[in-house]
Amino acid sequence: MRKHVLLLFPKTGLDLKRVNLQMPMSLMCLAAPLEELGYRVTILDQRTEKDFFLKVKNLLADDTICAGISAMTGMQIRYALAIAKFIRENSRIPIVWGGIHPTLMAEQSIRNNCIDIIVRGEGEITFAELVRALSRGSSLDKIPGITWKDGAKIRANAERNFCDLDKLPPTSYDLVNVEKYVTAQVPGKNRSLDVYTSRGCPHSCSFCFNRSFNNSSWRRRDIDKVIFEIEWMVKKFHLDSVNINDDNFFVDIDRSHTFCKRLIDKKIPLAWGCQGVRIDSLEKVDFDLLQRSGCKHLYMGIESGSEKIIQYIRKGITLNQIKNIVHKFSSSGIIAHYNFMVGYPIEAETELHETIELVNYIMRVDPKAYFSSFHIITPYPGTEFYRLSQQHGFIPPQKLEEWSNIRWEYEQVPWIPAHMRKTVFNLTLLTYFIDRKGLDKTKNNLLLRIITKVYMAFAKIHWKHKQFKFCPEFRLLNRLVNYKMSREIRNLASS
Ligand code: B12
Ligand code: SF4
Repeated sequence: MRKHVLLLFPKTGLDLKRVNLQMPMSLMCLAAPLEELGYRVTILDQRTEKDFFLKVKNLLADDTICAGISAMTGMQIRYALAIAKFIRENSRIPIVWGGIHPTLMAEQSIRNNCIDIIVRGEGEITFAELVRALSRGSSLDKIPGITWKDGAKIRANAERNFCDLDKLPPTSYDLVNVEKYVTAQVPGKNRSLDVYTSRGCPHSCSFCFNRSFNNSSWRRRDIDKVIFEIEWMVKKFHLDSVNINDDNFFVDIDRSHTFCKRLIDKKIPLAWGCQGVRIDSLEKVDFDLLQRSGCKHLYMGIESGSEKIIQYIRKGITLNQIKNIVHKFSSSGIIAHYNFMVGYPIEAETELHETIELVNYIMRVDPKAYFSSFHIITPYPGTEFYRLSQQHGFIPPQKLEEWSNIRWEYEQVPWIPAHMRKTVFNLTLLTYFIDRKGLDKTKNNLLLRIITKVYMAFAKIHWKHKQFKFCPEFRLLNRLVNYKMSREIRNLASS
């Protein structure tokens, strides 16, 4: 029997089937080189698996070399720790963590008893080398990109260079039940899955992990290889759409145009949307070509309607650029989806209202636009804002487990003045309901759809009258979400 590697994707908090469940792409990418080397790999996703812990236990067989766990900053760490503890109690295999949080907080995270080795950064090559070394019992000394426990000593090996994305084997779709992740991500479509065409981003916005995680570099995949993968996915999983999950898809405009031309030339019957888009790159983009290639939906980070704040976070765009692009979208059939954040340390009522006014402006010029629910700016590790926020009262967690308590949308953020707190927190919930995104996402869930419709009516009234301080229905919703989360946490503690 081939030797086995167990890969685990923990829950992230509120994981709603057919709403926000996306494939555990990190683990599917990691598995590919291992499968190529001849290892047997299992991926278990706690968000979708029933009897998850029982299955983990059954998979801790004698031939299992190690267990790998993925973690983002926040609630996912809590679940990841519970899984790691369970493995520790039931087996002696090494426990390896990887992903954004352990990479950016490697020194702090490795001190946890339930972690033996951390793979920093992109995992494909490093993890394959690590698994080979563990299975042969050879030294970990020379494997770049890991932080590990050498007896009582903690060792941080040298950095690993970024991978050549075109040399990586095809993503292991066969290891997950893809059907569980097919969702209505692209407006007007029902069957969508994620794909990535590049990694990283050359920009350095102060709140983003990219500068430290990707060293502000951008690495592309060959467009023909991407198109080949998409064609294969469309046929194999009967998709009508794909969602590009890149950090920044339009870094090289010619390449993006080539992507569109290939879709048109190959007559692939497909709609597509894209997560990582900068307003300034769109100035040079041929919208007509995008539309003809099936582009339906682009997510853009605007972050604030205040020029002062846009400069503060080093976003590198202007209000004029934003307004020009809004007009471009209004005369095209592509749906723009704008992301905003609130709760900046330098944000007073004036700046907050500039953001609300910008949303109103967009709604007037391009009524089909979508908006993300406003997020509170968060000091994620490895960002410039992580340092800045400490000047405004943020005390960084001292232990890995403390990072899991962070739920920014609902917590008391130290720098938001008392008189603005209610407004800011209500806005984070209320803005989920100011457009049709909730209806798209709940297409396949009748109960959630009804709740969404009711809340859309409330949100419309509050928004129209700029009444954000007193929103009892949203407080109730907040309570429900908190109740669901605390029940999850209790279940976790007793499992
Ligand atoms: C899809 C996605 C989600 C999905 C699914 C999560 C997932 N990771 O699959 C969902 C919807 C659940 C989600 C939720 C959230 N997300 Co999100 N999400 C993404 C997105 C767009 C793509 C992730 C992805 O698939 N990347 C491609 C894979 C191949 O890369 P990767 O995950 O980094 O994995 C590689 C390495 O990290 C490493 N690795 C990863 N895991 C492991 C495990 C082992 C064992 C090893 C060895 C290596 C390893 O190897 C992998 C291959 O090279 C990223 C942005 C991005 N482009 O990465 C944001 C991103 C990860 N999300 C982010 C955030 C902030 C959130 C939310 C907090 C948003 C919110 N406010 O609600 C929540 C998080 C909830 C929580 N913390 O518990 C931040 C994370 C910042 C941080 N410090 O953790 C990112 C980076 C976006 C950003 N630019 O800020 N997200
Ligand atoms: S926020 Fe977007 S543009 Fe800014 S660094 Fe991150 S990925 Fe790049």
